Parts: sequence; structure tokens; C-alpha cells
Amino acid sequence: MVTAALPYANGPKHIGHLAGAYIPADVYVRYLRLNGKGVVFVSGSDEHGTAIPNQALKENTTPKAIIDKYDALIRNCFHKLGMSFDIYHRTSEPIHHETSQQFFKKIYDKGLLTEETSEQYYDNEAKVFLADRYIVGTCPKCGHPNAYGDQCEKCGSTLSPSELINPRSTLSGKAPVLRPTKHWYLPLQNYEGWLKEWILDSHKEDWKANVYGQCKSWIDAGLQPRAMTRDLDWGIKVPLPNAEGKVLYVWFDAPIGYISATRALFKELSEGKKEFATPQSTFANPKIDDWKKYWQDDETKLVHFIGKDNIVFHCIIFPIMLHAEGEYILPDNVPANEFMNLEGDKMSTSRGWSIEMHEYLEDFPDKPDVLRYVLLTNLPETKDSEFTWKDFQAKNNNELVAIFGNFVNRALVLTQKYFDNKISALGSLTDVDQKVITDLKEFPSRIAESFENYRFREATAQLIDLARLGNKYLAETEPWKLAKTDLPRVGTILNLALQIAASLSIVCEPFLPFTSKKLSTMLNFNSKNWSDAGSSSLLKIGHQLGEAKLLFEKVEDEVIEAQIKKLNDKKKMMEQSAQPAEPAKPEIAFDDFSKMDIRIGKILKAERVEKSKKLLKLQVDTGLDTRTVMSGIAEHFSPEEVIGKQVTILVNLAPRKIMGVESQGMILMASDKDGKLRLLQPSEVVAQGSKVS
Ligand code: B3M
Ligand code: ZN
Repeated sequence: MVTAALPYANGPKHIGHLAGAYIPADVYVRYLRLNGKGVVFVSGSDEHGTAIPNQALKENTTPKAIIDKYDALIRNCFHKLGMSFDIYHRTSEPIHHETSQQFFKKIYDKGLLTEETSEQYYDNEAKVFLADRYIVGTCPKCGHPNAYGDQCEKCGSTLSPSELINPRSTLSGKAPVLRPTKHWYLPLQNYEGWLKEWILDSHKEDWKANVYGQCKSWIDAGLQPRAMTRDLDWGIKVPLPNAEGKVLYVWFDAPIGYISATRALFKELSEGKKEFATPQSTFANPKIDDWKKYWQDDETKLVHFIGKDNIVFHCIIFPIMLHAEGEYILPDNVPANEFMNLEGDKMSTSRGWSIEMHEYLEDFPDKPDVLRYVLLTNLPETKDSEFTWKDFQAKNNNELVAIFGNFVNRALVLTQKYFDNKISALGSLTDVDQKVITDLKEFPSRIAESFENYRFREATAQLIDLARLGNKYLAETEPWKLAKTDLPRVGTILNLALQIAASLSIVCEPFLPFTSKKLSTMLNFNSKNWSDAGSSSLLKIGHQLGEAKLLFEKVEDEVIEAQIKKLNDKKKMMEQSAQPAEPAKPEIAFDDFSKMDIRIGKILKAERVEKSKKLLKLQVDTGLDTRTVMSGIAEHFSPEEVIGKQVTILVNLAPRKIMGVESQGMILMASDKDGKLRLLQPSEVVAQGSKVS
């Protein structure tokens, strides 16, 4: 049972998320499937919590519209990147509400939750209790005036709303008041002894050091009761009487989302409405209750793939919930990754310093595998890592193109040229041949060992080493030089080279599923069996190959420069929109406004003005006449760019001499906080002289 964190459906997700959880999870699952394991792989949208209504507020829409929009966006990107979930579910689905409520009810009925009343901030105007993120105020640690109720983004301190100086509600802007409210708590401290035994004693060796370390410091610091409910009007209703206005805490329901996704999967499988991502030999006839085998059978190995910010929820809180409920198995491992930085800085969607999945796919629609590969070579497995566009280019050009692609292409093209695209017989084998056969044999088990230990970076290095083995073999044997003198020898070399290519097509599938498919077609060979890999007799003598195509293509410098520019531009734009707008000018009367005669005109001619960097001399058709306007836009537009464009022009401005030329009007422009100018144009072309009012 493999899970990948449920991303919040409150915005696009970036490549750091991919590197943190999704790509390693997908690679692992694909590897297990090739080994015939009956693995189920689930993820889905996390559609509760304050993040959702918060985003709705920002986009001036409803929470429902937000989750629908971002669920679709993220789902689609995952699909295009080859994420092979058996199901990508949504926590807004009824089956999830039901599963979470049952879960809550069961531990409540067992008497394992405590009820506590505490004082929480309430907005008298909006008539709601305020979740932490709805309260802002001055940070007690650094004085930042806009710290959130749970965290100050300036100094990074974790806060509670009561610590804020001059708190105010983000809903009404007013100061909130304290009001008593009742909630249900999970007394985490009661499970300390159990956790110590389960994690600290039995997972010291097999859990990653970063994960184990975080758990240990949480446990050592002492656990506190944690509220499992919230006052919010968005989420799963607390299934108790007298719980009006209360919903389950998002971190209570979200991990249960893995279970409800599995339930939904088996429900649909049993009804014949869905199939596994890959046919499962273990399940000829899935039944509706078979989800239990994945969650309630001690033989099942449960693995959660997450980023480091989710460790405490997956290693402490959720296991305590599962243990308290009583029927469930616990995770065998939680191979959480650290973070991936971007070009020397922390990745962040809100600061605009990110590569969002959909942005990558828009610019490189035919290169999902290149991104998978580059992220895999850089996974933040033991410490934070870094993505740079230069590295992306280097890995693509020097490894995928120059090693993998080049090797496969040479072997195929030569076979096409000399052997009618068929596998030749093997002649007597030289030492070099024997060596390559032995080396090839060792790869699959070595890569498998890396996978079993969740070392995907190492596995990826071995994958490219396998291609390197093939490339080196051709470089050493130089078959292209032998065609004239010893064609049978060429046949032997190409036979062995293509056996390596056939193994590559199997072994690369978890990492590069699209490439694997392409390569299989080119070799006219298709195995879905890891244990086939490493053999030097996968392609039989006389086997007919398919058509050779390029597996990868070079990424040019211009493409990389454009991406770096795009990244910097996006950040600049985000910074500007984060700055407050310039304050409004003093009020005017309607009469003041109506004195201005503003029209839509068209620029007929434009030329630079000698000795002026700023001015363009324009001829504008105003619908009334054609007139000359001197306009200070030369630093923003070339004459060619503006000729023929419609513009907005103030036509009754008193004429003025500028650089010796009479300017008869003023072109209106939009200037952003950077001072960059843009033309103001009607949304569709209108007649010259149309009035603006
Ligand atoms: N939605 C947080 C995140 O996207 C949260 C994960 C839930 S996993 C059950 O990082
Ligand atoms: Zn602060």
C-alpha cells in the first residue's frame, strides 16, 4: 500500500512537491509492479482546512470553485508527468466524509477523545470563530505588523493567536474577541510510551535519519493533547450531537483520505467501473471489501511518501489515530524527503520563485521524462537539494542525449544499415564481450537494492551507468570500423549492444516510463518483468526491430536563458503585486472629470526624436483629425511596435511645445510599480474617435 501526500487543492503545485513525494513514490510503485507485487498506489486532493476558504477569499470566489479548479489542474499535470496512481481521489467525496466520520465516531465511542473548552478568537461582525490564519497582528518576536495567528512569515516563529499584539480579523479587519468554545482532543501524551517503542526502538535502523530525528525530537519534547475539531464552516461535520458549526481538523481527515481513496478504488473495481493503473495478477476479481487487505492485514507493507513538513502528521499523529481506532496496520516506512531549492533560493509559489508543474508542461510538453530524470538525480533525500536550469540542460544534453540516447541510436542505426534491422547471430565472444555480459547481469539487482532502501538518487545513477556500459562497449569495439572487414563480428557486437538496450527498456520504466515505451516500440520488444532485465538473450536471433527514432533531443542555451528570465520576471511581478498600490489622489467632482475629452485613436506614424532618449513623435488619427503627439514612451516601445496600434488619447489638452514640436494631446498609459508602460487599448477594435467616459 503506497500513498503520496494529498496536495491541498488551493493552488498549483511546483516541481519541489514532485521531488519531495510524487516522483519517488511513482518510481517505487512502478518498480514493485514490475516485480509482480500487488501494490495499490493512492493519492488525491486535500480539499479541507482553512487553506481552501482562504484562497477563495483571495480569488473572490467560493471554496467549491477553488477545489474544483485546482483539483483539475493538479490531476491533469500528474497525469501528464506519468504518475501512475491507481486512484487519485478527492476528500470532498461523500465516501471520504463517511469514512472520516466513522473513524472519529469510533475513537470517540471508545472514550479516547477528551472534551475541552478554551477561549478562542471570534469575529463579532462575521459571526465566526477565527482559525489561526484568519488572525493577523504584530509579531511579538520581531515586530512584523502582519504576522499570522500561527506563524510569522518574516522571522519564521511559530505563534499562537493569543501572542499577537493588536490582533485583527482578516475577515472584518476588526479586533476579534475571546469567546469560549468546546473541542475534542486526542491526548497524544497518552501514547508516548507506545510511540517510543514503535518508532524509537523498532525503527531506528530502517527509517531515514531525517525522519527518525524529527520524530525523536517531538517525542523527547513531550506530546500535548491536540484538538481534532475546528470551528469552521468548511470541512467534514463533526458526527456528534451539539457540534453545530464544528468540523474535523484537516489533519484528522486528510490522512484518512488514503483509506477512503482505497475504499473508493475497490468499490469501483468491484463494480467494473475502473481498472488498476497496471493489470494486477493478484486481483483477478476485486471485491468491494478488498480494501481491507491493504489497511487491516499485517502482511501488508504500508509506505507513505511525503515532504518533510508532513513528518509529524504521518509518523506521530496519524499512527496514534490508527492505533487508537484499533483495526489498522501502521506504516512500515515513511521515506520523507527534505526540500528542493531553486536557483539558490527557497522554492515558493507565493513569492513567485517556483516552477509550477503546469508551467513546465506548457513549455516542455513532450519532455515529462526529462523533468523526472533531472529531479531524480537531485532528490533531496538526505538534505535539501537544488534545481537549476543549467543543471537541467547539462543532465539532458550530457546524460540523456549523449549517453542513453546516443547509445541506443548507434546500435539501432547500425543494425538497420548492415543487418536489415534484424538481430544477428553471436559469433565467438571476446573478453570484452564476456565482461559486458557479466556487468549487464549485475545491474537489475543492484538497482533493486537501492529501491528497497528508498535510495532513488543512487538508483538513477545506476540507470545511467547501465546506458554508459552500452555506450562504452560500442566505443571500445567500434563496430562501425569493422563493417568492411568483418561483418559477422559487427553482428555479434550489435546483438550484445541491443540486449543491453532491451534491458534498459525494462529497467528505465520506473524512472522514464514514456521513454521506456518508445524504446520498447523501437526494439519491438516488450517485457513488464523486472526479472527479465540483465539477461543477454532477450532479443532472439532474427528478431525484427522497429523503426529507430531519437529518444531525447538537445536543449539549447536560448531555451535555458528564456526560462531563467521567465523565473526572474515572475518573481518581480509577484513582488510588485505584493506591494501596496499608490494611495489615491484627493477626491474630484464629476464636472472635473467630464472636462476631459478622451478618445480612442490609432497611431499612423512613429519616429524617434533626435537627441531624445525618451520621446517618440507620433501621428495619431483621433477620428477628429490627424495630429502630432510627442510621447515619452521611447524607452518602452520601438516605433515599429506602436504603428497601427489603437491607443487612448486625451484630445483637449492645451497644446505644448516639446523639443521644438507642438504636441497636440496626450496618450494615456498604464504604468506598473516598476515604471514599465503599457498602451491602454479597448478590448476590441472600435472606430477611431470613440469616446472614453
Ligand atoms: N495537504 C499538506 C501538503 O500538501 C497536506 C498533506 C496531506 S497528506 C494526508 O503539504
Ligand atoms: Zn516575526
